[in-house]
Amino acid sequence: MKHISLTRYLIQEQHAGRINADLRLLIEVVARACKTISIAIGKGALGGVLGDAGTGNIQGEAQKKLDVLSNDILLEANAWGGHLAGLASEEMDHSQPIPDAFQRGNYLLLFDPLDGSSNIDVNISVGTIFSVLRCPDDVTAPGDEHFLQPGNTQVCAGYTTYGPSTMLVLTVGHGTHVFTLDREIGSFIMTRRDVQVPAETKEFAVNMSNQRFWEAPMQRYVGDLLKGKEGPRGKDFNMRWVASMVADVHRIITRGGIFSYPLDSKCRDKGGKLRLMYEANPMAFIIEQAGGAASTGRQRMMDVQPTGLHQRVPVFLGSRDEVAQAVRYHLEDD
Ligand code: AHM
Ligand code: MG
Repeated sequence: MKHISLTRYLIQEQHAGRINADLRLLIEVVARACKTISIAIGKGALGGVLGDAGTGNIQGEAQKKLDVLSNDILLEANAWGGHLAGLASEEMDHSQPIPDAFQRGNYLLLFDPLDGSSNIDVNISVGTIFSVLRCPDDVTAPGDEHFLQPGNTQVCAGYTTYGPSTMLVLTVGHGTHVFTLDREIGSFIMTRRDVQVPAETKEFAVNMSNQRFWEAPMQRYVGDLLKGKEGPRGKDFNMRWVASMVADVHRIITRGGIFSYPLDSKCRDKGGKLRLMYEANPMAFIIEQAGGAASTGRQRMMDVQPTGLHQRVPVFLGSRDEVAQAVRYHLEDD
């Protein structure tokens, strides 16, 4: 493939009338912040960035030093960017409007600055997930309520995976594309255009240690997967679980599969484990743009009307036909 940098791709999208200059520059700012996070992660123990920060976030989770650092990097880069009206993050209790003193734009940015952070200290892939919404026209200082738009209104979503190589996977609603960071020249270069997730799969990703806590339809669905060739699904399934959503989704983007974090009796009161606004929705947009599907098990993910910034949902996403199977088990039960 001829070398197409992220910058060139975005300019081409602007010329084609698919994004405007503000969204292009906003994506560039996020990508630059992700490069900075990638450098900090790459230094590992030498950079003094491993371990706990000694603080907690609104979700009651202990923060890692890299959670806090990545959040600060994204905040700092974007507050000054001039393309946003407000930001919200997994690590912040509430959204933040862009202060009056800064130049303000028309977009809202949500992010999980460092997803899979339990993996940081063991040198396994982690990532950043982000979602871009439009700020309602009449709003100058957006509050949390202005972020509560369904996923189908997203104008852009992406994730960066910090693994053996750093990759950015992006959609602006016209296909899903993969860029790899060329560390020598410091640019993201397109390495896959228009990714297509295979419709069928023989691979599933779930935290099996939660099996006894799942609802009945999930028990039955995975039970049938495990019966293999002799069972109702008629094929042997393989299982993979990285415990970094970004890495698990990236495997699915690369070779298909189904990722699920279902409801279980431990997370039932909260509505699920993963967060709708900055984990499930951006991943759903990316996966749908690659021909896959994303659901709560009972409803298309991007049609869920959000009720809270940190709302949690059950998640099933990946190969279209396999997600349809998981949904079928849930709907049959209702
Ligand atoms: P985080 O955003 O606090 O890192 O939590 C989300 C992570 C996902 O990346 C991953 O799929 C899941 O939590 C792992 O859960 P478990 O610890 O049950 O394996
Ligand atoms: Mg996360």
